[in-house]
This record gives sequence, C-alpha cells and structure tokens, in this order.
Amino acid sequence: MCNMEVMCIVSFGRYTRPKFNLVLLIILQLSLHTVEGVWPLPQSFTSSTERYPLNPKAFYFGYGRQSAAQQDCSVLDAAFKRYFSLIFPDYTSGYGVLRFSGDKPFTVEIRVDHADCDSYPNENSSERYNLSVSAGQASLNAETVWGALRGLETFSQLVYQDDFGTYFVNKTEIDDFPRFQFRGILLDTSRHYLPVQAILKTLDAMAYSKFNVFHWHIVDDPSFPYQSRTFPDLSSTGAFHPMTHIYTQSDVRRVISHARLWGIRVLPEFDSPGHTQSWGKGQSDLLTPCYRGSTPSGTFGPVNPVLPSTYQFMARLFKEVSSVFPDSYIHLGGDEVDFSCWKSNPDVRAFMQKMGFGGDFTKLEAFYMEKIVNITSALKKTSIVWQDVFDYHERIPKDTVLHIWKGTPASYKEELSRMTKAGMRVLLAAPWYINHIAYGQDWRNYYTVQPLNFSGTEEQKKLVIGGEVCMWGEYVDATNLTPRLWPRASAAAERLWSDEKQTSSVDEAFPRLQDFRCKLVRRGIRAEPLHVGHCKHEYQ
Ligand code: CP6
Repeated sequence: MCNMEVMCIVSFGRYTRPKFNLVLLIILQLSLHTVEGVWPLPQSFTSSTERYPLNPKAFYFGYGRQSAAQQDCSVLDAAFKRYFSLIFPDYTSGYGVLRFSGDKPFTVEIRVDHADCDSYPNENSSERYNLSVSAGQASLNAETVWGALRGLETFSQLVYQDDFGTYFVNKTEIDDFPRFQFRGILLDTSRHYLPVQAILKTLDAMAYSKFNVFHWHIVDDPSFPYQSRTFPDLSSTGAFHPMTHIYTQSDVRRVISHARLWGIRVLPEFDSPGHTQSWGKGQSDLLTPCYRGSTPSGTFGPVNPVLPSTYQFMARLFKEVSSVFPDSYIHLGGDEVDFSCWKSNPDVRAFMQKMGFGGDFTKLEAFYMEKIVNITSALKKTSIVWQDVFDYHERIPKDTVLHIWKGTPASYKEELSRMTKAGMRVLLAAPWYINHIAYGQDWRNYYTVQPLNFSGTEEQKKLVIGGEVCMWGEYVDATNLTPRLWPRASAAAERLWSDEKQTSSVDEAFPRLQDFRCKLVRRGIRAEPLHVGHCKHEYQ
C-alpha cells in the first residue's frame, strides 16, 4: 500500500498501483524524494515521509567496527570523496546561500564482509547491499566493496533539497541486488577517437545507472588507436594520428583504474578476422590479399587464416592484451566476415581444399575462430564472441559467451532459445542499439525489452548473463556521445538491474526517468531531455 501517512511498502511484485491520477501525482511528487527517485529501482524497499535534514558540515562516511574493510581502503575512501560532492553539489562548488537546519551529525556507516579493496570487480562479484536510513544515521551493509559502491549510489540519489536549499533524506529501508550479472556499455573508439576524458566521464555516468562493464571496442577497420607494447607499428601506422589519436599504455591504465574505483570491469575487444583493415598497415602479411582474376588487386580482406605467422602474431598480441587488461573476459569479435576476398585468393582456396572445407567459407572462419579461442583459453581467459561464430559453427568451447547483436525482437528470441538450448551462455545486445536514433521517445523500446521472454527452461534462462547497450561510433564522437547515451541507456540499465514485475509499466517509469535525467544534468552530464519539461537545476 502507498499513501501519504502510511509507510510505502513495495517488495517483490506486490506493488499496488494508485487508482486516481491525482493521487498518483501527489505520490510521485512525494515519492521522487524517496526511493522511487532511485534509478534503477531497487529490488525491495520501504520508505516513509519521515525525513531528516543533512548538514554537509556535520555529515560523515565511516567504516563500521565490524567491517572487514577499514580506513585506507582505496575503493571506499575514493568513493566517500566522490559521493560527498555528488550529494552536496552546491556546498562543494562554493556558491549558493545554504541554510542548514540543525547541526546534528549524520553518519553513513559502511560495513563489508570482504576487504576486497585492492582487487578488480569480476563476473562473480556480489553487488548486493542493504541500506537503512534512520535518524542521524544510515547503515550500509554489503558483501563486497562493489556492493557498497552500489549502495552509496543509491544513498546519493535519496538525498534532495527543498526550495530553500536544505538537504534532506527520508527514512528508508532497501535490500537490493542486480537481476543480471553483466550490464554493459560498448564504446567504439575506432570509427571515431574518443579522448580519454570522454571515456572517464562515461564511466562516471555508467556508475550512476549501475552499469558494471565497459566493453571497449577499441580497434576496427578505420583506426587502430591501441598502442601495443609488442607491436607499436599497429598504432603508429593504423591510428588516425600516431601521437594524438592513440591510447598509450598509461591511458589504458587510467581507464582501468578509474573503472575499478566505480566497480566497473573493462572488457577489451580485438575483433578479428573481419573489421581489421587498420591492422594491415602496421603488420605486413596479416591480411588476406584479394585477387582480381589471377593477380592481386592491391586490396586486402580479413585476416589471412592460412598462414602460421597469423597465429604467431595473434598469440603474442593476446598475450599482451591479457596482461594489460585484468578482466578474465576477452572479446574476440568474429562478426561480419566478408568471404569475397577469401574466395578470390588462390592460396586460401588451396587451403580449403586441403582441409576438406569444400566451398564452405563458414568452415574456414570457424577454423580461424577456434584457433583464436584456444589462444585465449591458454591465457586463462574466457572468450566472448559475436553470435556469427555460433551461427556458423555450433562446436565452440562451452565456456565461451555468445553475444547476440542481430535481428528483430522475434528473431533474437529465437536465437536466445537456440543458443541456450545448446548450453551456451549469452549476452543480449540486439535490442539496445543506442547509436540508432529516432524522433520521439525511443527509450520506451529499450525499457520494454523482456530478456527472458523466450521459449526455454529455467536452466536455459539462467544462461542469459545480461545485456549490453552498444554505441557504435560511425556517427558519434566526443561532441555527441553523452546526449546520445543518456538517459536512453539508463532505460536499459533499469531493465538489467531491477525486478521485471515492479518495472513493467513504462508510463510509471517516465516521470522517474525524467527526474533521474535531471539528476544526471545536476551532476554535469549532458543528458538529453525525454520530452517537454524543465529541471530545477538546468545544465550550465
Ligand atoms: N561494427 C562491428 C559494427 C557492427 C558490428 N561489428 C554493427 C553493424 C550493424 C548493426 C549493429 C552493429 N558497426 N565491428 C556487429 C557486431 Cl545494426
């Protein structure tokens, strides 16, 4: 039940909708100051109209006595600093006349079970937390520091200001955990170079929506900005500019360490054998020479799968990549291979003959991908591949994750069924192409996706590890990245974090997402508007 006097209790699918629009309006105005102002919506919560003023001069984060992590825990110490500024924006920026009602101290006490302060988040990291806000104190309990980060984000979204600028937080009780373990955003830094600052800012905004994986589609046909230690020519000849449009080893370390402090994994993708035109400039004999009749045409196709030197190169490259990027996953691509160049090349055709592949070039791609997957398995990494690899070749190692990017809602559901039936883990990207834009409220399409609404057993559904919002970069650089991502990506974030039944109404989500978008704007994120309206604090 929800009304003004009684506590508003919402838990697992037992959410009673108000009957009248007027009541809805009053409740929304009230509730956006409470837990319904938290995006993505927590799994289970209780909140009340009882509220406590916060004075930034008497506001403290602290470690509980029983917490495994204590002072000097890098992740949490850094988070306390960041969240203090996010919670009290005009206190830290130094402008605005503030009235603080009372000087009673308020403490947010954090307690975690594991002191995993110096580790990296991984696929098994618990992000569960429990947050209890009462007079003078909030207690935040979590299994891991990553869960504590999610709880701090939630707490920061619960704080609001009245018309006089006083900060408040309402009495609240929250038990929260993600629906899916993998909630990613893909950025493409090959079609356009994204400055490191733009990536870091995106990581900040990802944490505000509780995204936890940055899929870095770092290289592709147009440019190779990754500066490799082993093969420096790849970027010195393959980047748009060898000095200004590259990611040095120190840039990459900055991205990984910034991501870690927000509890975000960095998943690198080195897509091959297709999408590799830029690789060819710095590594001779890597790409397949295309033929016109019996002579080379001077153009090149996908990676040459018939030469042993190709696999020696890949083994060295992936050895480097697996030491630079700490995550246990590597994305190997494998999508959209154009067979016409392979078909034209007499050496490739001879190899096909020798291997007994006949005229079936999907067998050749499968042969190539199997070799690459074996290289990364030997490096103790889990491979992710685009779905094409499964479409061509069902025999791939069982721990490989398949990334679904093709199709209409009807067809990707079919794929989900087929792939999970084969016992493969899958990651869903197809419904969330955030780079595609349309007039109007297309976020509604992202919001109403039902990732588990396909025919299959409970066991099959457990194989869906999560989803990903892809920002392909053909028409995107640092000028338009942020408004194109936010708040539309946040719609997918709620689908991937929250309970499906509690978030089944897109109309109820609308005012909440508008409110969250204003929070993003207040935090300096140029998130675009969803529709007509205003924010109390407009972008400046
Ligand atoms: N780039 C790469 C892309 C796409 C893929 N791989 C892509 C193409 C069309 C759509 C979505 C994605 N731009 N390297 C496919 C995974 Cl609709």
